[in-house]
Amino acid sequence: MTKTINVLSLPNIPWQDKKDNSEIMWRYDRNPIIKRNQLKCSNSIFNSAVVPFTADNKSKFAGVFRVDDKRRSMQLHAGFSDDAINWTLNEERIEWLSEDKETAEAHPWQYGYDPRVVWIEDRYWVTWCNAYGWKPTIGVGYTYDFKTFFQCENAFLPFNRNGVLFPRKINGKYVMFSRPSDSGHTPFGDIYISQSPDMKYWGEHRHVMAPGSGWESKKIGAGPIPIETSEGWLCIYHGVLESCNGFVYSIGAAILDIEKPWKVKYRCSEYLLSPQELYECVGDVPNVCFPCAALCDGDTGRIAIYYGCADTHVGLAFAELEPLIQYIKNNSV
Ligand code: BMA
Repeated sequence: MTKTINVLSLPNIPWQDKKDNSEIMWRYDRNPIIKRNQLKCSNSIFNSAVVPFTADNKSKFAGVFRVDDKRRSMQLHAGFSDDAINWTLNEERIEWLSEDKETAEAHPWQYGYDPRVVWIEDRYWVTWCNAYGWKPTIGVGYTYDFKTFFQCENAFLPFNRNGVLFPRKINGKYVMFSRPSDSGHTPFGDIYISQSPDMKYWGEHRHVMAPGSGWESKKIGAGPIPIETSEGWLCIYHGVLESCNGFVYSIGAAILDIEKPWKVKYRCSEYLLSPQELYECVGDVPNVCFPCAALCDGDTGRIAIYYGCADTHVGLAFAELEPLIQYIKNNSV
């Protein structure tokens, strides 16, 4: 029996039983949970990250949301929820403060997208795709309360995307996935790991996975924060296929070694969720399921996955730890 490790008990995460027993990952039947026009300024709200957050002494939720505004500028907004389904987002984008003048001067805000959020040690760390000289790389920042946000130095040089932190240090170092890319819509991409003693200087880069077959043959990128289990790190990620009609983004999963997370133990050969519903196939960018966050209840192994739908709205899907792990192992490449 697979056990979660260092995963909080979260009995109040969203949940809905599956209707079809054969499904490994299934959709919330009221998707999308966040619609594109929820804010006055929003053209679209998608690819967003949520975490458990205590407010008024109650176990609630907070997050960082990708909001593309009506100028079609990509922005990050904070949001809050009691049940992790109904979200209130701030109308104003996050204004990042810098710890020092030099960092502030180096990082005038241009755009930010595809955030991830994780609690490590004493604060919530945020990573996102940050413009540096209008070129995408991995931005890093933190908050204690989702009101004040501090920006640090970018982790990497452009071009890079999909920076995703592990939820704890491994062998004394912070660990982050990333996906070196190009300036455009990147027709390639492998997942790498980098390590850091201090969240500022990143090195000891290791290759994790290259694109695979079919559904993930074009490029891959890390998704939610990895979930620690007795079988290894459970990593839900996106894989991209190029069809005659453009890119198709689906959701897959792999299990990585706990001590050396660049070592892939199992990698599911099949996608777990692919764009099939209208809200995943029709929108600003058709045929996109892009996972950026997962809430896991350490007691039951229930997992709620948050994913961007067609670069337009936010959807919710579910999985159970044990069947998911077994499925990955049984269908491993
Ligand atoms: C990627 C990023 C994502 C987006 C995806 C599909 O390169 O821009 O934010 O969801 O493309 O358009």
